Amino acid sequence: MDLMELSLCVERGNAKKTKELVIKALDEKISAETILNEGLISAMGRVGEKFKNNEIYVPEMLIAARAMNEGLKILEPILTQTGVKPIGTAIIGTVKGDLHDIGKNLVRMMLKGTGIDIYDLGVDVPTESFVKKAAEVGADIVCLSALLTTTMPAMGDVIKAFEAAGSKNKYIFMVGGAPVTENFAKEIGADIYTPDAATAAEAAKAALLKKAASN
Ligand code: B1M
Repeated sequence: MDLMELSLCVERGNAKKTKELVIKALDEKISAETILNEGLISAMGRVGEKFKNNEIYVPEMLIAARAMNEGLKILEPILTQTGVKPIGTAIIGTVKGDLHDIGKNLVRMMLKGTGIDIYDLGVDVPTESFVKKAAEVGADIVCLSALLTTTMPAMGDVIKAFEAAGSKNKYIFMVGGAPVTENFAKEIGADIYTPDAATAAEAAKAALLKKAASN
């Protein structure tokens, strides 16, 4: 099967056909990772480009995202499969003012697939909710996602809120999202920056193993 057909389906926001094609690709033994990267994520890149060039508008972007999420639902059980005992606990959310959730959802799935228990706080998450939830579930890692240059500073606000609560040193802070950079992560006092979901899972696992070894 040509994954470009799937990618175009996502771009056009055809959720029903997206689901059918993801199932077909799996039936043809194409790996979930390949379907994800070539069939789903690739579409979002083109959607973003078209939006930037005023060729499409918010509604089209939204229906493309819905189609992508339908495809992701089918891949989720495969991407999150893990036979191992949990190696740690994380919380994740998209920061205040930001409604983008696809990248955050992918990071959640990959961390889960690595054997990390993860609580998803959703999108547009108030700063204080991260502080509360991390304490409530005894998190090891706090994961923050932001897709807008205007909402990136809210990641710094979250870390400051943990500082103010006197609990910053208890947690590992991981940040990411398209506009986030290594330098920005350092500036706001985050411990880990990764550019994508797969490396986020690897970095989270490495940090947890290091923490366990030092305890
Ligand atoms: Co919006 N949007 N959007 N949007 N949107 C972008 C981000 C934009 C780049 C489009 C563009 O102009 N080219 C632009 C941001 C510009 C900027 O700030 N630099 C933009 C804009 C401007 C807006 C609005 C302001 C538009 C408007 O209303 N005028 C508005 C803001 C709403 C808000 O949040 N308050 C808006 C709205 C929306 C929709 C709601 C319509 C929809 C989101 C729906 C949803 O998420 N359920 C949407 C979409 C779909 C996009 C694009 C097209 C796709 C985003 C996406 O899902 N990418 C996006 C353009 C683009 O990204 N090319 C765009 C695929 C996803 C897999 O990638 O999320 O980057 P990403 O995640 C990656 C990595 O970044 C990383 O791993 C992921 C997987 O590998 N990662 C992490 C993410 N979080 C991580 C956390 C980690 C580690 C890694 O550790 C914790």
